[in-house]
Amino acid sequence: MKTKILKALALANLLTLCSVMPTSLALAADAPKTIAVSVKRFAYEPSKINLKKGQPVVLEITTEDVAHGLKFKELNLNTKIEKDKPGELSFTPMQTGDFVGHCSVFCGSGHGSMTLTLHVTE
Ligand SMILES: [Cu+2]
Repeated sequence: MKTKILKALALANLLTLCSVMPTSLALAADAPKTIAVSVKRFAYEPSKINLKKGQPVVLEITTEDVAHGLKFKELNLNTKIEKDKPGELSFTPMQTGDFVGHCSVFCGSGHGSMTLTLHVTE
């Protein structure tokens, strides 16, 4: 009898935990940090982003003109950004240093000079 009650209590606790989890997770320190980036010929805004190693991050990228891309070769990340379809890069930097991303969709004469630097510190 007692064990039955204990089991029921344990289950109730579990259910309570489950229903509370998403909110507490969203508030946790390591919830992904969302950073808005806009891009137009021939620059990203901002062009430099400071990040913490181990901190999950989501870059939400919108274009103000034509289609662009954003590629970080070293981090194995790449996305395409279109007028009606924002690009998204979701990742957790695990190394400190500077990582330079380039436009990966040809967009005109200044395409090759478009960069966005991720500055990752401890
Ligand atoms: Cu381009």
